[in-house]
Amino acid sequence: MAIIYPEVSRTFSEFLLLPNLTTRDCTPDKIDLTTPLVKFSKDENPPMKLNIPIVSAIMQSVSNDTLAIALARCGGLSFIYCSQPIESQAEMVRKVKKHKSGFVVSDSNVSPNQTLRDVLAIKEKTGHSTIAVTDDGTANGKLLGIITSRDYRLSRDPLDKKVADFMTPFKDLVVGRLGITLSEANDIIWENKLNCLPIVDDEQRLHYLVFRKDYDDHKANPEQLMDSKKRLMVGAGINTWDYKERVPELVKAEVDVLCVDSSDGFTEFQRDTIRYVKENFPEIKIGGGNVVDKEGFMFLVESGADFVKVGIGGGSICITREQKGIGRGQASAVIEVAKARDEYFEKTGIYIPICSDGGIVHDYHIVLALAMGADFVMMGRYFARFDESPTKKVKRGNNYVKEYWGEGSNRARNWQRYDLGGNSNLKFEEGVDSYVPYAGKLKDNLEVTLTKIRATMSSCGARNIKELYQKARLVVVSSTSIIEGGAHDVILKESDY
Ligand code: CPR
Repeated sequence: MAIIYPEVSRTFSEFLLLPNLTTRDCTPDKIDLTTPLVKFSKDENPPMKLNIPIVSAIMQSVSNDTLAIALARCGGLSFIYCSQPIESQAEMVRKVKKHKSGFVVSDSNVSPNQTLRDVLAIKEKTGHSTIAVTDDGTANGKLLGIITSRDYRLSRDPLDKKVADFMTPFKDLVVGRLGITLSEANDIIWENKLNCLPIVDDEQRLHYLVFRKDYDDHKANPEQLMDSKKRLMVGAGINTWDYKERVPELVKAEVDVLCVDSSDGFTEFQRDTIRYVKENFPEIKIGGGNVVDKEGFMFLVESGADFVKVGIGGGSICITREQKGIGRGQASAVIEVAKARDEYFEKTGIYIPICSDGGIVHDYHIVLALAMGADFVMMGRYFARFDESPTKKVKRGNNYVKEYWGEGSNRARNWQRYDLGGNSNLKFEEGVDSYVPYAGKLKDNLEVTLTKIRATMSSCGARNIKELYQKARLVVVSSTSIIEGGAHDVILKESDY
């Protein structure tokens, strides 16, 4: 007979934290958010840590190289999506590893034959007002000029005016030579009162732009997540069918850590994938998932996983539970797996970090996930809202939104359908294609989130995540107390009534 568990499957919104004594040494500015990323034994330091307990989801609509750079600069980590050809995924990894803080590869480029209309369209799309003019309109073409908003007047210039007729031409630009340091670039910027310094090689090919504001930005990012060679760190997702071709290319691109991307990780396919990586690339760390209970966790640990991802069906775009009837409330899943992790540590002295993946709606959910035992959280919807995510920004009514679609939606799986020559076994979708409200820059939003996390931890009297595990007191809330928790029985000034 089937086993029927008596416990109710619960999710984050059903819990709140009770405050503990906040001591003077536990104010938000003193809270340490570092956390282990991969397995370690009790007498060693974790070989890889995150500076903030946040990673971005292995999704086409979330984790590309641009988002990975922005997140690593804030102390977190992205896993570049694997639902794309191997070479393009490896190229994204390479771009993050080659990223030099302050040296930006231009994403807003035109050729001299394009028009003011094209310039405005690019500006609208990227949000950047410095446009590079290159012979072939690419980021690495021969630099012919630069356009900023000082080069045209919308009230007077016709939209079909040619770029060549209003750009600031190369001969009038101050440029830096490829190879100069950020500090040298900055001296040039200050001496010449520039906003932007293009960096070119001996053939006048454009490589980077250095912006005055980025230098300050660099100083303002003390938590950047770096490898031992002072390069930003990046992860990559892999699947359970082309890993023998994909992993070697990602390793060549110098990826820092891998994670198998699957909605259900309790499978022999996943075990074989992890074992392959461990046998062929013993120095590479790899996470597995997703699981929702002790059995699934132990299976992945015994398969060799360096961390385990928890959660089935909690993602905002996810319809796995509706489609397959498989899943578990995210809170219940994290609580059980964290307990299994602690028992395993007690028994073996080996600590396997766990990641709570999906279903984070409010910032305080992150602290709940941590309090329940997660070492870090993975988020998709949260990051899809930002400028740096790979998706289109669209105007709907008076507001901007960004596209966000699930990895198990037809849209995400299409690449593979083409790749396999139309031989797809797609019969039903596990996710939807949607919009999320546009929210601006990753850094600005993440700063607010981290401030809130620190404030909540301060109220819990926890100076770090380990203390949060020991001290947090959680209560289950009733549906009426959830109503009490929002603004109620007042007429909000900004609402129509
Ligand atoms: P949110 O942060 O948007 O709630 O959840 C993101 C997580 O949702 C991803 O990290 C992944 O585990 C999961 N996910 C992504 N696409 C999915 C589809 Cl199509 N179906 C089920 N889960 C999905």
